[in-house]
Amino acid sequence: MRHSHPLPGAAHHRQAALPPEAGAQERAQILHGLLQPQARLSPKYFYDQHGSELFEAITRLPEYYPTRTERAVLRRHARAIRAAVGAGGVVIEPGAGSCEKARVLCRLLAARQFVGVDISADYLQAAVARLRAQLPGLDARAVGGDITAGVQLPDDIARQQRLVFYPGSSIGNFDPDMALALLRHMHTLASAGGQAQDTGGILIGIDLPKDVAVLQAAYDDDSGVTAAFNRNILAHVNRLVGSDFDPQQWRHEAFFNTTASRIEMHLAACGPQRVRWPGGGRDFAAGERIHTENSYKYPLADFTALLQRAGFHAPQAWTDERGWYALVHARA
Ligand code: AVI
Repeated sequence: MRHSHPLPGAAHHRQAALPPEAGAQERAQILHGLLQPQARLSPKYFYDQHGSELFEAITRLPEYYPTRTERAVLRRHARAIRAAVGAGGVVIEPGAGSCEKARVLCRLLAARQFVGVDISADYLQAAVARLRAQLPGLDARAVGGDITAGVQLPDDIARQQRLVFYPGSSIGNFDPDMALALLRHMHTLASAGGQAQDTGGILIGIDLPKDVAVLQAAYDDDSGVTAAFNRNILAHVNRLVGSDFDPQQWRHEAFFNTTASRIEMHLAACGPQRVRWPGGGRDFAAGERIHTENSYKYPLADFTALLQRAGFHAPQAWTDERGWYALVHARA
């Protein structure tokens, strides 16, 4: 049931839904998640235009340590990282976005080629154009695509000395099985040379376990930016599937699940919610949750074991002085 006009007497009835923007398959996947006994949404739906801006704001919050700590680790260990990776190779960055981190790394490594991969192809094209202007010696390319679906690189990308760069601890947003599959795909990209002496590898950012209060604050900040980021997923889903979630009726919840070593983010219904979409809907009881994100915090030994299962070897890690975050390099 959808209403194109406010119902008589329903003064605060939310705005009518528009036709779904998602294709049939994606829409079916989203609705399947919403209809599970424990409703869930993929964290990839955080990142519409507004969500990407909110995420940028998160990275600048005093409580959100990962971004600035990763930057500090790279600065602190720049020479050792360059020595381990080697100069003059190819940098491949899945989810490259603004290419800000790529600029720092390509400069440090005097990279010859750069390939940014991102779902937002237009945004990436613009970022790669800026990168070319900033580093004129760099052959920089943009490839539109989703790394989780597998990507094919252009034929003229050098096959030797490829480094897959995956900063930001985004690997923590995948469940371990999916993380392993993704690392295996990255191994394939990095080892395209196929020679034993090839120095292909991966450089990846990992958020390490730490004091629960620090983690809790990072995912539930005082100014409510993470709460807004979490709620925004509902506005995005409304556009994708034509549902009528009222984001203001959902409370942000974030907690550390010690058994799984992960932060979990959920949205909890502030009161009973009836949510409708074309062809169906679901009622949520007060307090019932939608699971929106996991952010795994891997002990270093567990993560290097995962890298080894994906085919990488000779792992080497650099951390900050508090041991909160690691950049890990391993050979393909
Ligand atoms: C993108 N990713 C690594 C972030 C994280 O820390 O898991 C997403 C995020 N969720 C809430 N705050 C930040």
